[in-house]
Amino acid sequence: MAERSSFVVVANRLPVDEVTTPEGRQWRPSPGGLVTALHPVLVRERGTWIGWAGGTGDAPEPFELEGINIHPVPLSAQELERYYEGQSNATIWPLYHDAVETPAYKRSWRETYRAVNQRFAQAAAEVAAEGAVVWVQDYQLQLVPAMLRELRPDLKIGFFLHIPFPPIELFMQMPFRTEILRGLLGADLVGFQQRLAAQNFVRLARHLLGLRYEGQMIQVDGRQVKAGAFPISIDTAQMEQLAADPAIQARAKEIRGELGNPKTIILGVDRLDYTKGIELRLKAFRELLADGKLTVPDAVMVQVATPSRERVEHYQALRVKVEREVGRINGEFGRVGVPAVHYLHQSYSRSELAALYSAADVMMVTPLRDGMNLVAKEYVASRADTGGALVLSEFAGAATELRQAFLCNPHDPEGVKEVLLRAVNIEPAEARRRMRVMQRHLRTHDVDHWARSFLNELGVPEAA
Ligand code: ADQ
Repeated sequence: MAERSSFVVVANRLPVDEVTTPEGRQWRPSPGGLVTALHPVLVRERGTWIGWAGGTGDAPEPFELEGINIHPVPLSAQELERYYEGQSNATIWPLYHDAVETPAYKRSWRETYRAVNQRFAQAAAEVAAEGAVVWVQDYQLQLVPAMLRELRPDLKIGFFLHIPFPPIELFMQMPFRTEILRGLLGADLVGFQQRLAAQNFVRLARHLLGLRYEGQMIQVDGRQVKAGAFPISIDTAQMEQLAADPAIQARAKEIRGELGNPKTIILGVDRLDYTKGIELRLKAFRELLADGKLTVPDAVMVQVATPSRERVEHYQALRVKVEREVGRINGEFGRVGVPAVHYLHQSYSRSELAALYSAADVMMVTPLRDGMNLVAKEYVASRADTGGALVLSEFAGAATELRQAFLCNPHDPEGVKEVLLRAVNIEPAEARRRMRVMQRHLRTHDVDHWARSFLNELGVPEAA
């Protein structure tokens, strides 16, 4: 058996992708904020990352990649459908995002969610050394903390939820609500993006289980469970550096040229998800064109929408709606060779995204609800001293920190239009001033700060 680890991360996905090279199939690290932040701790502690490798059927054998032990957990095709697409993404995801789409509830999904969570907990119990720290990530694995505590009471267990945690009235819809709550309470520290989410959680513990709490410390079965807010962030220095790269700047210029050198480029970058408010943003743009407040080709919009969860029904419906709206806008306001909206249903490289951020005068981040939203932070970090304006929904976690953005209520179309126009017409000096304040904040509150704060609170000494 492989050496056991004193630091273990448990997440739905492993931070690796399988790629085909001339030498055959190989694993390559997949870039992401989480792995960037945790890499130093993982290497120092000879840590292990437990997760699904993608693909169904047998999992690959554990292996080491760039100093991290990778421990794949298998999922069958049916488990993928029930645990991941069903319970995680058609029940929990919409419910935790204010039920902006109706959550679907199915018994078979819950049973599979339970079985898969047990498998992840078992894997963690096997690889964790005596007294190890185990950090469980996100909504797909909410039962793991309690299951793991049952198997290994010696461990120190942390849990972080990347998405919002709903108020009691909404959470109460969940058929196995007590089990989920008990699952989370198996951790020593439960982290959220927002203070309000942590409050929802402690209140729920009292409401559902009659547990006492003081501040954010809950008393459970003679133990103490702490809830807290740890707003996640980006690798700010890396984003700044990337955006400042002359090749990226040249590409940004080229993009502006390809778009016909308009006065204003309005950009949206999201996973194609109904929580992100893509339709309402398109609609605001269309109405401003119809009102004559904006005109093509002076203003163009670029919407990059990464394909996401394509087998889940809500997502298929959303794609149709977004593409119909794009077609409508271009039909009414475009000309041959001059579309009003450039819509790209594609995944982009980090450098192409950085070039797009650099090229955009106005960035629209308008989710109906979002745990944090890293795109907003990436845009700010990539602007250097060139200004640019961020239109940001009050319902994104990022709005708590990025107060100099143009904040809007995505449920109020007139409000969104008004704020978008103000952002388009901002004085350059004022734009730079606002950006600088937000950039300063992100330099001290980066993803490394996030991971350290959480691990410190969990009592991991080296994290300080
Ligand atoms: P997501 O819902 O995926 O994350 P977000 O925080 O915006 O949302 O992160 C998206 C990431 O994907 C960003 O780093 C962005 O650059 C990248 N991305 C988006 N579109 C892309 C494209 N077309 N090509 C390539 N990359 C693209 C969840 C929660 C969020 C929370 C994060 C982290 O829903 O609220 O901020 O986790 O905790």
